[in-house]
Amino acid sequence: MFDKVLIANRGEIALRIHRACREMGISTVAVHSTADENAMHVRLADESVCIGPPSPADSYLNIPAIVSAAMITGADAIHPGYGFLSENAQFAEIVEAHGITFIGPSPDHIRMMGDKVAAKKAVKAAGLPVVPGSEGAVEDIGDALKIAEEIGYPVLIKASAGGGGRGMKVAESADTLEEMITLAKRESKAAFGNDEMYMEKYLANPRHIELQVVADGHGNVVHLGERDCSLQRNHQKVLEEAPSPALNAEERARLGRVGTEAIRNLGYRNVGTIEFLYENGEFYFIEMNTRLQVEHPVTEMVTGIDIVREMIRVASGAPLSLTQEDVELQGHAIECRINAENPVTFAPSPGKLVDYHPPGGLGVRVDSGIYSGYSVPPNYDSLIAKLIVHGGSRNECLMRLRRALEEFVITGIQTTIPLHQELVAQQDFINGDYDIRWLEAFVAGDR
Ligand code: MV4
Repeated sequence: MFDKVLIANRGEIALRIHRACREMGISTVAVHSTADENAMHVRLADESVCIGPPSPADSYLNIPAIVSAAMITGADAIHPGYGFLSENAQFAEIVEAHGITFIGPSPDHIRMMGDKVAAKKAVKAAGLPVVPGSEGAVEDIGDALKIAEEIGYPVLIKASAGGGGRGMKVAESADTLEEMITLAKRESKAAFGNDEMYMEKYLANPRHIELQVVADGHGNVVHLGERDCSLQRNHQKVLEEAPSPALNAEERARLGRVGTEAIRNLGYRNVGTIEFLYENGEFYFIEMNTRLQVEHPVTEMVTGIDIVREMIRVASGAPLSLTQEDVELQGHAIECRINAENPVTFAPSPGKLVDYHPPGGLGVRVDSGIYSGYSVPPNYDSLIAKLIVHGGSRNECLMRLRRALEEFVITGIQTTIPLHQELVAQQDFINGDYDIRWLEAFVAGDR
C-alpha cells in the first residue's frame, strides 16, 4: 500500500480523498493555487505545495508543477479527483513515467473512453446495448442520409471528442441533416480541434441512469447498483438518487449483470461509471466515465462501501476487498448539489461566507470544504457542498432531506439550497416521475 498520496484537486473532493487516505494510514500532500491558500483541503493535509496562480490552467491543470510537487514530497501516488486532470491520459502516462502511481485506470482505457466512437464500439463488442446509429464515425452526407433513413428521424449528431453534452445537434428530417452536420462539425472543431462525428437515434424523453462499478484488474468486477441522474440543467447534475425510482428488481439485476460482464471483457481496472439512457424498459449505453464521480456518495450510503478506499486499493495492485455477494443495497439515498449561485438565475455568487451551519443527525452527510469566514473564490466550479441523505425507504429519505435542507444555514453568499427546497416539494419529484427534460422545464416555469 502507498505511504503518501498527493491529491491533485481542491474543494470537497480533495477533502473526501484525504479522509479515505487517513483511514488507511496513508499520509497526504495537498496542492493548491494561490487562491486556495486558506482552503480546508490544505489545512487538513499533512503537507501542502503551492502550484501556481488562481487560473486552473496555471495550477490544477499544470502537469509539471503537480508532478514536481509529488517528486519533492516523495509521494508514491497521485489521486486526480474529478474534473481537472482526472481523465487526461497523457497526465496518467507522465505520472507513471516518473515512477509514481496514477490512482485511476490505464492511460489506454482513459483514451478509449474519451474517444466516444471508440468507446461505443468497444462496449458494444463487450456486450452492452447501445443506441441504434452509425457504426463508428459518419463518413459523408450520403452515408449520414442512409443511416438516418435506417434508424429513423429525429437523429442526434454527436462529436467523437465530445461528451457531457458538448457538440450535439438534432436533425428532425433529411431536409436539415446536412446543415446540422456542418454546424456540429464546426462547433466540434472549435471546441476540441477534432470534427469526427457519429450519429444516433434521438431519444426524446429518457432517464439518465448510471451504473457504478469497481474492478481490480485481476478479473474481479463488482457493481454497486445504479444512480438516477436525470435531474440536470445545462448538462450539470443538480440532484442524484440511488436506487433509481424508475427501475424494478429485474431491470436492476439485468443492468448489473451486463455492466459487470462488459467491464470484465474490457480488462478495466479502477472505479468506473457506465452511463445509460433508459427509455421504455430498455438501457442504451452512451458514455463511460473512468474517474471517481461527484455523486459517488449516494452509492456509498446505500451500500456502506467506501468507494475511494476501493479505488486506492485497486490502484496499488491489491484485489477488491469485496465480492458481488457482499454488496447489499439498503434503503435510499439522495444527494443535493449545493452551488454558490443565485437559485433563480444560476449566476455565480462567490464571496465571503458569514455563517455556516450544516445539518446533522442520523442519515445525514455533508461533504464540503467550506467554513464560517471562508471566501469562495470566483475562479472555479461553483459546487461548495453536497448534502447526502439516507433513509430506509425513499419516503423516509425525502422527509429527512426536507428537514436537513431546513437546518442548513449558509449566509453571506447565495446558494442553491432554496432551489432544492422547491424541488423536494414538487409532486413529480415526490412520485419519482421525471426524465432528463423535467428540471429544465421546471426552472423555466413559474416558481
Ligand atoms: C442523447 C440524448 C438523446 N438521444 N443521445 C447528453 C450528454 C451526453 N452524455 C449524452 N447526452 C444525451 N445523449 C441520444 N441518442 C440526450 C442527451 C441529453 C442528456 C442526457 C443525459 C442527461 C441529460 C441530458 C440532457 C440533454 C441531452
